[in-house]
Amino acid sequence: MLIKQRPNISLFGDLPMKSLKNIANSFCGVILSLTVAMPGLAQVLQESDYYRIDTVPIPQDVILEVGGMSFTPDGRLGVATRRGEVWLIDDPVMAGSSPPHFQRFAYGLHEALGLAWHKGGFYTAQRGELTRLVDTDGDATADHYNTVYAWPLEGNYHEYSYGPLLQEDGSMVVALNLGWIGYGASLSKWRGWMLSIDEEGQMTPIATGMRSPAGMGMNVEGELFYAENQGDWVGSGYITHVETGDFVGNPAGLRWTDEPDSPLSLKPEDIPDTGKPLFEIAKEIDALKPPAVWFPHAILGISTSDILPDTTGGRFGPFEGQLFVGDQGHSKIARVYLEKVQGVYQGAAIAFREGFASGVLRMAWDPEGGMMVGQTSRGWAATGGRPYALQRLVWTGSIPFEMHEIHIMPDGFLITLTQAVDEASAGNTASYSVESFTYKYHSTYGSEPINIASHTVRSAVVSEDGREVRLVLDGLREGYIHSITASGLRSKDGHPLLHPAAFYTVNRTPEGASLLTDADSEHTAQPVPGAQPSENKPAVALSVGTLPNLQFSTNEFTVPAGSNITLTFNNDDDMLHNLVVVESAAADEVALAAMRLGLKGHEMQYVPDSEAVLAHTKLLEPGISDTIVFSVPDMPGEYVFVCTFPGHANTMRGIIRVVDN
Ligand SMILES: [Cu+2]
Repeated sequence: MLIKQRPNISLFGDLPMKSLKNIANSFCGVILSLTVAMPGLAQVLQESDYYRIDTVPIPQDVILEVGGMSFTPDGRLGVATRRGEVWLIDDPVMAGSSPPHFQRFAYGLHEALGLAWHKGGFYTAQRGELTRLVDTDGDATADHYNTVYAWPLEGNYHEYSYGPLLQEDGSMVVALNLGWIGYGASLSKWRGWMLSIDEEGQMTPIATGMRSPAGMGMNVEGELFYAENQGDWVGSGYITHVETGDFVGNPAGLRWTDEPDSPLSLKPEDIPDTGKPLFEIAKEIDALKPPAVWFPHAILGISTSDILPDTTGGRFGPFEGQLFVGDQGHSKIARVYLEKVQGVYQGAAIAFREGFASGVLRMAWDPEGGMMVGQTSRGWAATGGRPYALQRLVWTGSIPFEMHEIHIMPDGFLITLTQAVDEASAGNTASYSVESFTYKYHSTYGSEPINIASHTVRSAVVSEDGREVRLVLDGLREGYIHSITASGLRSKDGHPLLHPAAFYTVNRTPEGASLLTDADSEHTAQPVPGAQPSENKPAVALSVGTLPNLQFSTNEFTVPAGSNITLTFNNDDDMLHNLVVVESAAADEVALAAMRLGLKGHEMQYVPDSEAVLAHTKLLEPGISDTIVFSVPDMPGEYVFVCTFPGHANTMRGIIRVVDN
């Protein structure tokens, strides 16, 4: 029996979809208020119109607390359960007229939290070992349970073991949870580690720093990622690209780095417990690998689980090559667009589909290009309310209006869309808001978002085909999560984004030319056609840092008269600084006025209200950068850039020389 979700019930009764769209068009721009007044229309824009959840019926006597899932080559779904069984399910996609058939393949395992089919058998991680299960006589029941590799257990309830994730060379990766004794602790060898085990049972430790590594996956380039859960040393959930020798955050596993096989030598006491952002500490500790993509806690879920790349060749919709990441506690799935910048992975996480019956722990592609979603909640409460479930997520064939990819640019982001945009809304900077924030890296459990800053959207440039928008921002912050909310953006036929917010983790900002706009332009300024600098003025990108003893890293810039300047100031010092561009004769006067601001100084970024100030950055904390955009006059002359933080102006100053072209 196939239990499907109820079809959408519309207040418009049997009105054909086309008529609904016409109604939507006639109210273009006020869709949101329309949906409040007429709930029937709101259903046109729901996730379920694009991705349908079908429920696989489970026999009453099967307790399918899903721990792992893997298809066999003949299209049967293997499901390992937390109860220690492995079930083989015939026709899980429910193509036939009778309900899927369940056959118990194995039993008596210790909390199996992963499953992989390889060379004629299943591999599963039990708490204490990687096990191979083989059916030798073809009766769909395992006859041999072989230990491939066993690791010690202390017995703590929190010593979950996940995997295996099959690698191209046939080796298998498992990840071992820390125990929990009021804090994460590695009570037995290799807890908090990721291990690689080959078919002969040869084990190689790969990396440590794992706290609760509930999911692993490869991206389409074949690189390994794991999903982490908020806790001690983990401010919020994330996925991290894992390579041999990495330390990914929680220091407990570092107690085993004296072992002869350890690929790193860092010790737990090497990790400062300061509450500074992880990205900052990583600058001092080579092995510490920051997350590729953060999942803001309680916004994109509360407990990241499995990682599944879209390898369906388009059968699952328009997100080929992207990653899906499950969330156990919120019973939902997010989508991740990854890119590599200067050799480092980063990218954006966006909500994708919620409303599953229980906590989403495992995902697997079925032979038809649907996604099997394995779920469990026992002991790990989840929305959805069911203790366990197996559901199938299917693309309906309609393309949702979504941010498709988000690429970082030297001065902001390039957003591609799944549908062409309405140009007026897309070119209006007021359609967007951007904030950045990060989390504390410390032994305390979790973190509130810290160092929250908002970024002015200077310009929104729409491509000719309406499928790309380039946002030019007032600076990006390396190491920070940038929330990009496009609430005002509309598709050509008037729909808002299905999910208006994306969260882009910036690990690296690319070099390159900035797309410039007039600093004084109004928010309603026209987009710059063809992505060229405005008014054919020369574009100049400048960057300056700090040196010890109160100095800028550069004392002089020469720029052509009349040019548009994008100046990035990186405060790589250990104290507060700003950068203020002033008419050269007024530099001392402005610095003095800044000093006299007294208690109001910090709030005013130590920038006095003066006509001599041409442009200025924010007052920057250590490790923060800011980018400002301004024009210089058509006449040759000189400007001074100066830090107006009290006491810095005498040494922290330089010249911007404006010369004839
Ligand atoms: Cu300064």
